[in-house]
Amino acid sequence: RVLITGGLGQLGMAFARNLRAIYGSDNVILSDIKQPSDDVRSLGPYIYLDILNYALMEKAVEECRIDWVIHLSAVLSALGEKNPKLALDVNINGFQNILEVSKEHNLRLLTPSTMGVFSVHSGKTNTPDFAVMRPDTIYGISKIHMELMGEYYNKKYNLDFRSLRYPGIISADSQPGGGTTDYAVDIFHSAIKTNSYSCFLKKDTSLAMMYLDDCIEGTLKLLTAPEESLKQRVYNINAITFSPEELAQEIKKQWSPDFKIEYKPDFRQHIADTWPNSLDDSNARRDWNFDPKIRSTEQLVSIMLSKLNKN
Ligand code: VAH
Repeated sequence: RVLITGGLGQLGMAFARNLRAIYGSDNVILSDIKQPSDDVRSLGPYIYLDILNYALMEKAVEECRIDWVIHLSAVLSALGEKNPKLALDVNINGFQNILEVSKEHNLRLLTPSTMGVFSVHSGKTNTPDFAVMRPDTIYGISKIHMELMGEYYNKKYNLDFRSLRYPGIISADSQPGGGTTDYAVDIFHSAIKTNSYSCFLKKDTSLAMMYLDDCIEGTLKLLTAPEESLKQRVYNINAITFSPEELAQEIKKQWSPDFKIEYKPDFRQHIADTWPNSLDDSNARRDWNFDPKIRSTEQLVSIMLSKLNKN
């Protein structure tokens, strides 16, 4: 069975939906530290799980007969800079618990990483898997720690640890929380509601981005890839590159020519300035056939507007 931690965040429900379609509802356990809505409960098993409580986590792994863990619980970049202690606790201590319980119970552990592990020293364009990484955000530092500890447990204890570095993930049916790339989701809701948006990044801040379905499909490809196909434990994945201005132009074209955007950069600008605008994902394509469908801002805007306009 599969356990998803941080299941009520931006990605968890989509993972649960896709995995339940493959393995059956009862074999995918969603967990988080919040009480779910009734319809979340109606879709399949949900448990309260605080990853900072090792005993509780071990009990859940045993009682639910978990074989695989998709560990999504994390404090993202912007929230992490506002609350470094919380980010350290969740992203480092919480992950250490997950790592230990996975080792003790011989679980397959997939923990997404982020392009936030890169920095101004890594190169902005087509950044390779093994670039120099010296991030200056607590999020990037804690995610490198996650990657290195996962690789260490894989070498030392033969733990089946797998990770992939997400660009900014754009989803229609779920809200991100506490990220720097969240503007690219907020802008759609704002365009539909008020035909305007106040952007917290500068107009030319070009970043690597990906549509949710490609993120989910790619992650499940890595999760289910045969061990012998993996030449490394952590992979970049990549899909689209755009700036707020380019995204706004496309929204004007496809939504409304008089869509208004203003730019009011805040503390998140510095975070975004240290991140790449595209990642080299040739190893992910080579080893487990990563192949995103949404490759342009035009396709992204079209699918997002069609999904949001229905709600
Ligand atoms: C964030 N959405 O903005 C996350 C992600 C690459 C960005 O890690 O922090």
